[in-house]
Amino acid sequence: MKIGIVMGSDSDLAVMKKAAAVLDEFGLDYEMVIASAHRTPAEVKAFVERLEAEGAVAFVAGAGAAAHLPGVIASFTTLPVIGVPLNATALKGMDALLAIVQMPSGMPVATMAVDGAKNAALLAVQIAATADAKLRDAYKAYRADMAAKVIEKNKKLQE
Ligand code: RP5
Repeated sequence: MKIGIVMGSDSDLAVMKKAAAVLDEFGLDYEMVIASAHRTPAEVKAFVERLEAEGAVAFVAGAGAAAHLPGVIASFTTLPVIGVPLNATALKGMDALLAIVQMPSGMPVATMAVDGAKNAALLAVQIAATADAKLRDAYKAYRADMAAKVIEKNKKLQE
């Protein structure tokens, strides 16, 4: 089981590394590449087709500006695609958000918040966990740990 992480430019790497860090934390296999829907469309297609053949279960795709990458990936696969709009221009990610979220009917892309690479990876973990009980337990433990931290912070506030 594997996740494909794609970003449109090396300038997206600082944010998209956060998705890789989450997958590392859960021990979920992934491949991360720079491939652009506009500058290198053939490479995007080849990567998506290869990963699908290698047993990928989802794609995480981050792009800024006229962010067509997640939608283009969705056109090449029936696997779930999680789009991450990136803050890369004077429009601060609103351009990418609207480009990614407003997919045509019949072609869904799960759209995260601007720069939401961490949540994109967590959603990929959830998708992979539907077919992996160990991963499901690990994700439940992650949630429990998060809840415990909130409760602890409130305890301190009440002291
Ligand atoms: C998009 O354009 C990329 O995803 C990046 O966020 C943005 C700017 O790319 P560069 O000009 O920095 O390569 O395609």
